[in-house]
Amino acid sequence: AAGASTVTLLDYGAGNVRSVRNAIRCLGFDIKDVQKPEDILSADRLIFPGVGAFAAAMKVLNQNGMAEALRTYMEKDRPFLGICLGLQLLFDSSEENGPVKGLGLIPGVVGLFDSSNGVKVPHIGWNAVKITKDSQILDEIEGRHVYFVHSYRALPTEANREWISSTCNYGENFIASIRRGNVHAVQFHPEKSGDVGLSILRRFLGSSTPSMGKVIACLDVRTNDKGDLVVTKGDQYDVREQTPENEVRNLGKPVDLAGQYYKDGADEISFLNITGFRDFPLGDLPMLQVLRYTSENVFVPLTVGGGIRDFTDGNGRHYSSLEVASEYFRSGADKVSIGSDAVYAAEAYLKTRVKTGKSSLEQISQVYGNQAVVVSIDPRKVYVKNPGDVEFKVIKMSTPAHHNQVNGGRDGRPIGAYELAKAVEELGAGEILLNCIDCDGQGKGFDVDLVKLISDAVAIPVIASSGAGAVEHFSDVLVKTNASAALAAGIFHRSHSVCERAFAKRRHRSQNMMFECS
Ligand code: 1PR
Repeated sequence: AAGASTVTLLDYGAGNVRSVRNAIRCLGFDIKDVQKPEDILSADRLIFPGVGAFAAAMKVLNQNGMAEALRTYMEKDRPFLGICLGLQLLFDSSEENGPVKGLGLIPGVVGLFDSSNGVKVPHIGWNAVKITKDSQILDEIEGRHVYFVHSYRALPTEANREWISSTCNYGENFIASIRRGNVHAVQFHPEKSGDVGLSILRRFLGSSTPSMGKVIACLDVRTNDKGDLVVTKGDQYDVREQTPENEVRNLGKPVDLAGQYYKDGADEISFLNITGFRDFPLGDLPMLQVLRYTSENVFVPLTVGGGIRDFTDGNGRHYSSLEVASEYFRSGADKVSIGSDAVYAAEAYLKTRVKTGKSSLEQISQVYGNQAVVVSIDPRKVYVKNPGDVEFKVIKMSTPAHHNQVNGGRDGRPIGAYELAKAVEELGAGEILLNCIDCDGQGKGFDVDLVKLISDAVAIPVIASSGAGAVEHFSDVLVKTNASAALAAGIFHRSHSVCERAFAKRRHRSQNMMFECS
């Protein structure tokens, strides 16, 4: 079967469907062409941009068994979008070169526009449609104009009333769109109807609007060799400059930068303390101060990670991870992000399948609620020859690989990213921050295969992280996967104008529809 980011296209070869193809690609989807009836039956979502004449189209569909497959597909209420003739073919019959029998799904006869009403035929032009019921894909277009080009039309009748989702007037009222369950069809051309049309296609494609996903600015923070807490950024997790001094890369002050990203429009801010107080979290007063100061002026959710685990200080006093988390919450954090400790908990859980309730993850989640607990996963690709060679979930990429967890970004652990994600979800994680060591700091885009694997596997929100290098990378990962948010670091540190563009998409998402496709 085609993947979740693939659209199956029924192009029976009667005309130009290039614009439909371009629109689908522009929205970030791949196209799989129907070659045989089975391709229809196995489609995740099917678009049928009918072009040409009714009789000729039905002849082709009947000859190669496609008509039967189409009927079965729609009877099973599978996602379908017919365009223009793709709507008309769903009716009982058409008068075009006929009468000719159609697919017979919707009662009614498709007939020629009545020019005695004083209208020119064919109907070519932009018209507003009147929504008559919840159409799912046409919401918000009432009163907006869409592009029509056709001589034949189906008329609303008592028999087909339940199918009609919108009508249009051109000398007479005709059916502009139908919907029943997941079966949609439109008489107009969404692929030629500007941003209104693209938003219709996007809704059908089930892609939550890319900019609906949150964009999160991440600040990796650590103490440098002089003892200052600075924002740094690694290259595949290596944060030291490639200079003889080999210093920790210093990109600025955490509170200032967080404030800046908030002003620019970031949906959330994450601080990851990547080494600073790993061995003595509550001793790191500067980090707690950073949270206190930041939360005075930043009014979006703040997440803090790094070093959340039980520990015993130099005087032998034991601190539970819950105390560490509580201190973070008191200082202004809304969520804590757990790395290594969640890996140990998941490993133990996978061995015994017993939830002890004692891990940091479980305890914090029980006290503060799972919405306050993020688990940070740091996978690194491991290439395998045969999927059977390893006990972990393997995905086929351009080159095959499975993703192994690297603990807190440091030591490799014998657990796959997929297995880890499933386990921490069961243990009470409310969100997964999915990094990718191979992509970190590379600016070549998110690891879409990895993000898809994990975001399809769990029911909790997944934050895609690592690799953003252009504004388009955000919409790319959000359209092609089930990720709820995209997080980045380097791209924001490098260019202020990028921040404005990336975050502005959130603020003006409808106006940015065309921009995203350019
Ligand atoms: O194990 O609970 O103490 O948590 C340690 C935390 O520190 C984990 O969340 C782990 O991801 C993080 N971490 C550890 N070492 C590093 C490092 O960089 N050397 N940084 C590190 C993680 C990775 C991302 C980064 C994205 C986006 N940072 O969060 O911000 O990859 O980067 P990009 O947009 O520039 O590509 P524990």
